[in-house]
Amino acid sequence: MSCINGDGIPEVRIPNAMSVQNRVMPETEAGSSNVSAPELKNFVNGEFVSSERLFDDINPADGTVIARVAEAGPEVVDAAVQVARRAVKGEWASWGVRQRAAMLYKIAAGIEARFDEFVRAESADTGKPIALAARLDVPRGAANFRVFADIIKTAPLEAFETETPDGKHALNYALRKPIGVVGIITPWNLPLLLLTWKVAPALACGNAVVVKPSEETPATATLLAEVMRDVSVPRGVFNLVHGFGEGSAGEHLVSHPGVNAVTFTGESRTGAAIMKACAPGVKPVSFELGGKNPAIIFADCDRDETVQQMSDAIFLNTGQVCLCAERVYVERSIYSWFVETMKQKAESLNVGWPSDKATNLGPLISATHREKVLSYFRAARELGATIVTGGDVPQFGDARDNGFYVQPTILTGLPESSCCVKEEIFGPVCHIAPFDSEEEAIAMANDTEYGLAASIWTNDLKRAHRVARQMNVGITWVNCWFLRDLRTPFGGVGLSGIGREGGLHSLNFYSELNNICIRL
Ligand code: NAD
Ligand code: 6OD
Repeated sequence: MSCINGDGIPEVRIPNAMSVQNRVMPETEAGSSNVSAPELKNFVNGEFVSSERLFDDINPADGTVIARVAEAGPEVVDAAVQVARRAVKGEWASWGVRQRAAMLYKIAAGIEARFDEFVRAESADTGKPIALAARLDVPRGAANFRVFADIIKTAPLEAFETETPDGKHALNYALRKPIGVVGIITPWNLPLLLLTWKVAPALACGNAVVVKPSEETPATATLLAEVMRDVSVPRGVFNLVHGFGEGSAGEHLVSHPGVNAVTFTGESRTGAAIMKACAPGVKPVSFELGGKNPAIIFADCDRDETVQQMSDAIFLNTGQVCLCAERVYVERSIYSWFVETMKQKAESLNVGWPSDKATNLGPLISATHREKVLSYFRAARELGATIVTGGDVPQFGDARDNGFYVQPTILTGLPESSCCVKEEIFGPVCHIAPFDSEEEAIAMANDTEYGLAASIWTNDLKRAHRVARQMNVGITWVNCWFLRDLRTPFGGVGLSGIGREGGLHSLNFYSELNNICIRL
């Protein structure tokens, strides 16, 4: 059984799929919407602007409406792009690197000054535990601005002395110029982290941006717009448009002729659609897409440490991290021990209210996404998998039953060709399979159209190097997972993306390098 469609990009067909629950509707037809919920507005030219059409922002923990969001139509997106075009040529263009870096430090401080508000908003929008938002998302949101402020101040540029055919010399040196207006489209799993990961280097390089966060998680982008206003980022440099993808703000933005480059994080299928929209303008794109990441666990690993970290690698953020390990390969001599220990670990996880400090796992993002994850659980059963643990929806007997929870789930016994092993599920679930040799483990790990991240667990240093270099991915972790140094190249191969961001790689995407050649 395969859920792979003809173009090779996974598409899950969801039986009886619900239409997107918080799909836009005219305000007067809001139905079950909570009309007293606060409105999240677009931010254009330094001002918050509403729109005729509002859609609901849903709390995934209990299905309630937490805000109403102004959907940007083509005219709002056009206004945002036009003011951004003016901004890149205005006062902002005269700012030097030190002045821009100073502004990025202020933005970081502005996020930290409202830390608790950001944490609460991120947790309410995504359903992630408040402790996780406080440990990961919001600190990284601030760090992204600080790190790129540091990097832009010291970024090297190339210079060559060139010998000319007549025995004289020329000096070649490169200059970094802004690329112009950057369209930034981001997903819902790590909303602030992933948005700022792109906004910070784009501003560091002197661009203006129009950002479109996921329709599922508009809150922290809106708070970020307030920070931009409060620290006096020049008008038009940071603009925010809310809405959906196809036929909405996302599509309007990426296909707008005034946008000079598009950076996108999200699903591989969406990347393909955005690439098409960018083709007529030959716009540069940077894509961070899906993954079906392998973990290879050798018998000589540090067992307790491996289980501890693999629990995060599989279940962190309810498995909704593009880097999560959904395919786990374990050397046969420790396979039974590993499956049993991971089962106990999964069953010890506290699935609960995001606001409860003891909660390890919150809900999935939406009813639609839960239906997708459950469709894989059903497929696994039909294919004869062993459901080692989980595989269902937990029952709480309270308002969480209106939320979008699933149990942490471990599968075994599926063929490598099955859709559960081939396609990105993006939930708290993995498939564990045994291997007998290093070669077999490498072959299984690389047997995928994705290529984002891999992890290897061993105490044999030579093996770690040998296996790591054979992984067909953008990032390989050895004895760790999601350990980040923001200066390193980050991205994927195959269906996992185009290009690299991080450190100088980001600067190179968000700027035009001009070479100047002077005959001496
Ligand atoms: P998605 O592709 O459905 O949506 C991402 C964003 O794209 C949203 O803002 C959406 O509105 C917008 N969009 C959708 N269609 C569009 C179109 N035609 N034109 C313009 N914009 C459009 O992804 P998602 O469901 O929000 O996020 C989950 C996916 O993101 C997973 O596949 C995950 O692996 C991937 N992801 C990858 C990385 C990475 O760094 N590689 C990081 C996080 C998430
Ligand atoms: O850490 C990062 O910079 C990054 N882009 C993480 C992506 C996580 C995916 O969900």
